[in-house]
Amino acid sequence: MSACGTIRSHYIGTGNNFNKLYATFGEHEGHVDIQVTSEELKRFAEQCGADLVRVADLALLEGIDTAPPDLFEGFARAVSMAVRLADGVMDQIVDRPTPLYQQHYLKVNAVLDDLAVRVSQFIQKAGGKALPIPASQLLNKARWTSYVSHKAVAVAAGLGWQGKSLLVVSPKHGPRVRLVTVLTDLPLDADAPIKNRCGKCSSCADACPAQAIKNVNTYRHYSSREEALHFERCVEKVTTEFPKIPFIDSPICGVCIAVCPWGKKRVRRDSEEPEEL
Ligand code: B12
Ligand code: SF4
Ligand code: SF4
Repeated sequence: MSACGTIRSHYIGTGNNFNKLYATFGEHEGHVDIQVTSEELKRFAEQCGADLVRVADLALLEGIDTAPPDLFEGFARAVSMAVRLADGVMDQIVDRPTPLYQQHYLKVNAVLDDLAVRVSQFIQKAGGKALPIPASQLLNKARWTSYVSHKAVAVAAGLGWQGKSLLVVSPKHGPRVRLVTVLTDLPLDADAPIKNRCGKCSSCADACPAQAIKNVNTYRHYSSREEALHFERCVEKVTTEFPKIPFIDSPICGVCIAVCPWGKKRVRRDSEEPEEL
């Protein structure tokens, strides 16, 4: 059995880190010295089902919109995690969402939320504070926004770069990943952002059924999503047109995910190390 769900017994059972972890928490006048490392936390998250895990320095996201505005107060780091979508599901998407993708989308969101809870438990057992952000909860229906953008956190953590589709593209799985975030005050080593590698590719813009992607490349992030996307065209497709398809009842599409060459197996660069900025 994996460490996940049996956090403490696994670490004791394998002679691994939880014993060491507890041993290194020196209590001095109510203050807890925490020595859990980024590597230990990443290993735990992977055992719980994360396909990618990186740590963001929240100082890189100063000025970003959050709800509430002081969401980051008391937190210096964010754990950015991704669960990979199944190629068998994504390869069936041509110009619209499929009922199979609808179910997969819901299930992967549930896995992500579960993962965030387990990582929060790990952080709290290590004496830290954790704030798991739901995978896909819409807070402001007029502005189409949530607590914080998982994509912005993932880009700061170097989990991927923000592609022309506005999706986070990871070197290993392309945009065929869904994301979740856990804020923490643990003093974890942060990872660095990676280089944008969209280059001259325009596959997502060419395939978009709403002709919403403007084919604009950026270095780090967009000052506004309208810079890169005819936002209303995408919203109209995913909220009005596609839900008329039988069994589609979430605002999904999947075309810009499916066509990206970084997510397709034959061109996936598994061996290539992401270059830091
Ligand atoms: C609302 C929402 C939507 C809305 C609006 C989408 C949008 N572009 O904002 C609709 C319904 C249209 C939608 C569509 C889709 N979505 Co959606 N969506 C969300 C949700 C729930 C909230 C997004 C949000 O708050 N956006 C607010 C905008 C303003 O944020 P942003 O564009 O990411 O970043 C801005 C700021 O953060 C800022 N910024 C970024 N970095 C920095 C750094 C600094 C220093 C500063 C100052 C600012 C800054 O600049 C950006 C522009 O203003 C997220 C989950 C989440 N909590 O993140 C999923 C999410 C973004 N969606 C996702 C996906 C996959 C999709 C779809 C493909 C649908 C599907 N599942 O098939 C399409 C793709 C559309 C597209 N090309 O963008 C995934 C993306 C995964 C990935 N690999 O990138 C997410 C992360 C869900 C998840 N848990 O994985 N989505
Ligand atoms: S989700 Fe669909 S409609 Fe929206 S940008 Fe991607 S391909 Fe276009
Ligand atoms: S399809 Fe091409 S342009 Fe679009 S995000 Fe992927 S690599 Fe970038």
